[in-house]
Amino acid sequence: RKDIEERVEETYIMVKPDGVQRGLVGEIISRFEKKGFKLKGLKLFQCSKELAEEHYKDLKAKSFFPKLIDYITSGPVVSMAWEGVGVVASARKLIGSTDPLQAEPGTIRGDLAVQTGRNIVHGSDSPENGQREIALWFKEGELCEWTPVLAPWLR
Ligand code: 3AN
Repeated sequence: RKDIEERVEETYIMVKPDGVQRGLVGEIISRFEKKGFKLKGLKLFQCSKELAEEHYKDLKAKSFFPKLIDYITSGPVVSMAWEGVGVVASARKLIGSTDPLQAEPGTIRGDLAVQTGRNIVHGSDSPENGQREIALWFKEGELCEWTPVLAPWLR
């Protein structure tokens, strides 16, 4: 078992336009906060078509790609960088399956969504993509390094 420090990762979490429009931003942020992960970056952001295409470049060949780009650029998203031990896989568990009807109750999609094309939240699928996506969505100076003073034991 690796030392805890070595297992600290970062992930890119995004409340998609439907999540913003449905007023679910606070609810979604709250789930990651309560779990004990550390927020390093947060902004409301209207993304360009170019950025959306770069973010989802691995899905370019899919039939739903044009609709996916329209969806993600249809209104502001909330971009977040979260840090923690095992945060990439854990965040995906908190989010639930891509198809919200398959997502377990208790997960964000399982509790709050119905359609794959409106599944309210994104989470990076690997630590490498976490790094790639944070670098893509945030500029230098938009991320904060900080130590939780009151509860260092949360780590
Ligand atoms: P996840 O977001 O759970 O990692 P991916 O990476 O397979 O899932 O898909 C990225 C996004 O593409 C999904 N969040 C969803 O918005 C959209 N998507 C995936 N599969 C479909 C589909 N069959 N029809 C429409 N949209 C889809």
